[in-house]
Amino acid sequence: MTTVVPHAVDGARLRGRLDELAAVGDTGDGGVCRLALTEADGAGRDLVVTWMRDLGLRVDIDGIGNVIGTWPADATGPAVMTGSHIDTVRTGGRFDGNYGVLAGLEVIETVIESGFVPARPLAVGFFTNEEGARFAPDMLGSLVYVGGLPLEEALDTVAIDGAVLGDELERIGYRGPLPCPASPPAAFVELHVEQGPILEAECITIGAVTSVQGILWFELTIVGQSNHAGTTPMRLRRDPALAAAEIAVTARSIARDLGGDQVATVGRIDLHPNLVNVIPARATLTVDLRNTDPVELARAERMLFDAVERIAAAESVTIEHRTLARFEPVVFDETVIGLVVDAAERRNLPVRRLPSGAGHDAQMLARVCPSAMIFVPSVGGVSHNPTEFTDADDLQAGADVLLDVMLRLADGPIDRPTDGGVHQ
Ligand code: HGY
Ligand code: MN
Ligand code: MN
Repeated sequence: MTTVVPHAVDGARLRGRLDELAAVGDTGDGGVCRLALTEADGAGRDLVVTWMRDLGLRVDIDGIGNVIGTWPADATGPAVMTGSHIDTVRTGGRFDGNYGVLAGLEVIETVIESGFVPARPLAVGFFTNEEGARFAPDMLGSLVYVGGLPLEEALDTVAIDGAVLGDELERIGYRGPLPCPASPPAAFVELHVEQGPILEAECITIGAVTSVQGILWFELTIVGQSNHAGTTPMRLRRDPALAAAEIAVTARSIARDLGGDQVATVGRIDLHPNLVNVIPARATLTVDLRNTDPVELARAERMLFDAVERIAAAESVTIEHRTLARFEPVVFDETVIGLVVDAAERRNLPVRRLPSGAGHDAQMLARVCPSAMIFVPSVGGVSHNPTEFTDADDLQAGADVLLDVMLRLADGPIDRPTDGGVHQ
């Protein structure tokens, strides 16, 4: 049988699987809800594992529920790995994470069909709880995979709904035997939709991702005095809702004042008892700060907590906080980035280098092996939204570039990074 190095994936087959997976946890508005370790996440996992096994991949599941499919199944050496996540936020789109996993599966299926056997094995994985929406921090599974968080500590994580991560993992049947941390792959490249406006605005098809910005997540708990909305004079109030609102305004002004890449988001606010005629007893809110520059990000953190102190004193409330995520900016491997640029140029695809605004599993794999990412455009730059969309031609282009980069990595020399790209 003549073997030809494959040149293109089967885009229709890839889109078919994306649609089939999107039906699991379908929210009826084009979006998907598969919060980490829920029944829907378990059903999504079962579907992708079935596809992996039907293709003859060896499927390994580790202690935090990361799932890795390897081909050839009897391969022993470090694989060239791709992958992403299939858990979603509550109002997620069908491409965030899912595209990278299913494109990786499609690349391996295309290689198997061609009869070409690369020098190194190929692997595709999905990591547990990348989103961090239910259990913080985000990228938790890949963090454990690379040894950045002890497994036992991760298993004890408590969700925003009170569930314990290890119990949920058992319940959906994905607490696997593979030890954590894993032995590192030879290299890692993740394909993902950009989730931002840059590629579309510049009519660029391929993003060669150079880095991931730093991420800080805080949960603040504000305690005041619950009281009657009608009888309590304004001068006597100790109102946590007011303090929470002022913190949200402060977060926006920090981003405005620092400018550059600084972003700030208050994504969750819970009031207790959350009733129309009761001055709340307690407010709980989250603040998400990100910046490509670690020095500026540290400034933003200081500005936030200076303001929190002032707001607490002015409203006579107490404000406690806990850190849900703290990840420094990560720089990807220049060799792998170069392969992405080269593969796009050989295909005459418009390509540009850019940082990632979103967190990704690749930023964790960068700690243990040469890693980088490939972006394709998001229509309207929208993500974490049911209307998230990427055109079929761009889905095809991204997966073809992934195919090229994985085969180049699977057949060429790979230097192991010195610092793993992490600037701690
Ligand atoms: O929060 C993020 O950037 C990613 O979606 N987990
Ligand atoms: Mn993602
Ligand atoms: Mn996401």
